Amino acid sequence: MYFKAWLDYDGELNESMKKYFSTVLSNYGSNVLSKVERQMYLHAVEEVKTAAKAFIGNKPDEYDFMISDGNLTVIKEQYDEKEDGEWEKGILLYYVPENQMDEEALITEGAYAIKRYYDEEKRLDLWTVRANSGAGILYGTFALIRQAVCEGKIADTGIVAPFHALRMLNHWDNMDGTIERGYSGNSFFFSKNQILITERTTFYARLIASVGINGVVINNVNVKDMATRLISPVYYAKLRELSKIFAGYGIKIFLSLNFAAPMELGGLSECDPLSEDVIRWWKEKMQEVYQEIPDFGGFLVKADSEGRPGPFTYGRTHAEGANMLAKEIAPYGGLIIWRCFVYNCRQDWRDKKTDRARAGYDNFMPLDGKFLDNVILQIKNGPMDFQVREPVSPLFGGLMKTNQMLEVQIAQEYTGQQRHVCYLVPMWKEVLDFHTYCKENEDTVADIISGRTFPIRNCGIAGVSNTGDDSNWTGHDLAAANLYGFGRLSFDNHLTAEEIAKEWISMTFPKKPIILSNLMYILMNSWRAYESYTSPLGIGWMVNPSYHYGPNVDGYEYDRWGTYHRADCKGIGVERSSKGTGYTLQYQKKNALMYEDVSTCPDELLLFFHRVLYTDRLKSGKTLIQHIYDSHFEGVEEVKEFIRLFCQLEEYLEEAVFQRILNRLTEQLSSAEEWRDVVNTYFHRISGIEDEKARIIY
Ligand code: GCV
Repeated sequence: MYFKAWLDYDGELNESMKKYFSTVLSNYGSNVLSKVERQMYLHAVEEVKTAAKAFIGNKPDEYDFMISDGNLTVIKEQYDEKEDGEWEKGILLYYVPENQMDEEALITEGAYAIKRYYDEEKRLDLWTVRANSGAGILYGTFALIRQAVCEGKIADTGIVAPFHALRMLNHWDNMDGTIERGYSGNSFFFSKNQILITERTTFYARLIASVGINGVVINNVNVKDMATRLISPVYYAKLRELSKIFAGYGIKIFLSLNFAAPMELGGLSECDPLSEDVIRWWKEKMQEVYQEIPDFGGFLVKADSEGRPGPFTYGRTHAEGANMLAKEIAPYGGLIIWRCFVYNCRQDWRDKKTDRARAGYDNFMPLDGKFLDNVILQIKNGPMDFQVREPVSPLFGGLMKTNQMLEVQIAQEYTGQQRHVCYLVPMWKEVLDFHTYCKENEDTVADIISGRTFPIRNCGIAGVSNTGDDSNWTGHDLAAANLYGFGRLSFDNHLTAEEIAKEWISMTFPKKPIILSNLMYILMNSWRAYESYTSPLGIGWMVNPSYHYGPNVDGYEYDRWGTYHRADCKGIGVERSSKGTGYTLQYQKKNALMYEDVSTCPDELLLFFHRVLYTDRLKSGKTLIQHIYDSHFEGVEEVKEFIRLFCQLEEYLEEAVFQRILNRLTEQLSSAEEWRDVVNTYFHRISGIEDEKARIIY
């Protein structure tokens, strides 16, 4: 059992608007369409029918049409001209053939335009979706329905083209059905080493296509055991079937790859990327994979990180490793997406010069310009690991000759594990809008990963998915806003976090002003609240090692080697300026100077960049210790406010939905109280400084 998430189409249309959904006109009969394009087109037509069912309770009439010399002819035998001033209304999905294009921009894969069409003589009044690709027709149709649901009306859009070329979800699903950092049940891709293909698979493809996703990596980047065998005859038939389902929604399937596959699968004695045997093995493997799965997108690779094999073992660079694979996959148009999450997890953290934050840049910056064109470096948003607040990775703005993708985590590993509400779109917006100063103009992260800054074609954005087989897909009902938001933002970078939240609420819940305003408050304040009661001012971590939920101030993954925060009785923070680890120097000058100096370093990142005394004052005028106390108290109060506002919605929401969300919020409150008490007590004891407000600190 699963819910339809935001595809319920529970919209209230007035009678005049409803009439548009009584007819759908399509031209997929024309022979310009390839099989897969037609499939996408058909899915778009289906979508109009589904919406019509929801809006008017009926299936729409369906007709073909022709356009020649700008004149539209509806092809239907039983077409009755409407009488006496009555107009025929409908939705027209128009695949514009190249020779009839008057808008160049429509050529961009996935671009569409929604426009009204009138014909006085024929008394036609249509809303048209125009596109030059099946994906464009599909995206335009979803957009048109979204307008109808959210606004109760449809409007011209002009040409809308996807902002990012690759808009991918990364699943960290294991073949036994578990999900690494999964908080929404088990995998719906795998169970007991088998690939699952069910009704849910198709629905998922439709769900993510509706927000513009065009690539999915189905298995965990930590490729072990049977997952290595995904590229073997055991799984090809299922993968082919899966890739066809997704292709019909404009989505390519990718796999995570085990760099040691030549050994573990092929029986070779090594996986040195320069070994002839290894190269031959991959050549044959790529050929086999594409013979079996022609629509296949390529591979995502985690190498030389957290125990995964990679080229370092053989003294080779990441470029040598990635290029070897890229060369062999290139004849088939495939991509190698190589992750930059590479660091030595066994570093001795007690050495003051050691800094995990430096690792990505130190490893990859010297390789700028050395990767083949079908390699993309996938870079986590921050230099550490998806903490509630991190600066943007300095690789963005550093790398100038390399294809790049941003990786964010939709799954809330460090942000409340989908038990806490934490709407992450505002965080991603900050990352995307960050000026790297690598150029005078068009220097933001969004500019870089969309190919606007440097002429890169293979680029985009990836999100670690937060879905599982829970009936509501994301465990916490409100966590679906993150999945929705990730897709919408990757398609349209200009949307604000507020606009996305508003859309998602309107698409998901009954249309009542109080639902909109209260949920907006909760979502828009949730990231800040989570940050307030957990780890302050960019220090990060302080969670229980390994499962990363709940407070543990000294908790460090690789515990023998110190803490991340380096707190003592005087102060806290890691000095990452040139006086410390020198991390600040990895940024372009303007940012380096800003972070280098305590007085210009933004407060929310102060402890990330500097070691600060408890008695030092922040820009707010508060001492550091007082800020820690206050923010932890305030964070808890904010969660109480969320609960108060949410309870006002009881009479308008389905009971089960209300109860599910309330249960999560209740757990969030007790967890927030625990965070507050554990963190405040720790700093109270270690600093010996009293709270100015004399509150009880346990
Ligand atoms: C998939 C963090 C997570 C790991 C994850 C890793 C990665 O360390 O805790 O579970 O592994 O990031 O992004 O590869």
